[in-house]
Amino acid sequence: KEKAKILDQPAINRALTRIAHEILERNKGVEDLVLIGIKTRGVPLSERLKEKINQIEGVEVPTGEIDITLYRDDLTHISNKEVPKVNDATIDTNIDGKRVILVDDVLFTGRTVRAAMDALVDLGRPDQIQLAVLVDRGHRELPIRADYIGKNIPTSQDEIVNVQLIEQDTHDLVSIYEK
Ligand code: 3GP
Ligand code: 5GP
Ligand code: MG
Repeated sequence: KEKAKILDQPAINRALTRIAHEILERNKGVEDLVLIGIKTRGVPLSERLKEKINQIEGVEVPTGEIDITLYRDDLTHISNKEVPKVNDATIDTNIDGKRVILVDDVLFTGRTVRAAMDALVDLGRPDQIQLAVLVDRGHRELPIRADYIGKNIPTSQDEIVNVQLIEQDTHDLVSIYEK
């Protein structure tokens, strides 16, 4: 059941424009940057950031994607928690010595990002890993934070942040649902 619309299309666009500028400011330009989207909705967000950075600096930053899915760890019965597992990574550029910026739509417990970081350090030796998210909904279970945040949305455990992006959902909208 939808409770509130949080970000409409212009608000999402402005947040991503700001994040693109923040990325360039913090990294003093585009040198050695690589954007990695976490599937599924982190991927179109990373492509939009690439496009904005290109508009500002005239440079095409390399991008890649990581597919991380959550599965129930039924084998151990130790917890009922979903465990993130890296299925696939498509990163055509060498990340050694690079500043890798992970991009995801929603940051929640931090477990997905942790799995993504594990995959990245298996793939190479990045100089830095940074994190950009459209929404931080709180409830971290690991000491992980985002460097770039579109919007902080304080949520309860049983709310869901619904992220719709034109590339997948025909329109741009962030809203809150009650489970
Ligand atoms: P997305 O990355 O394309 O947005 O995590 C897998 C998918 O499930 C995500 O796809 C996300 O949209 C959706 N999802 C919605 N609410 C939740 C939630 O509370 N937890 C998790 N893990 N995923 C959620
Ligand atoms: P985490 O691993 O931080 O708990 O969750 C992050 C991943 O789960 C993100 O990739 C995101 O897609 C998904 N996720 C967790 N909570 C939400 C939510 O409220 N809304 C959406 N859209 N995705 C969520
Ligand atoms: Mg996601």
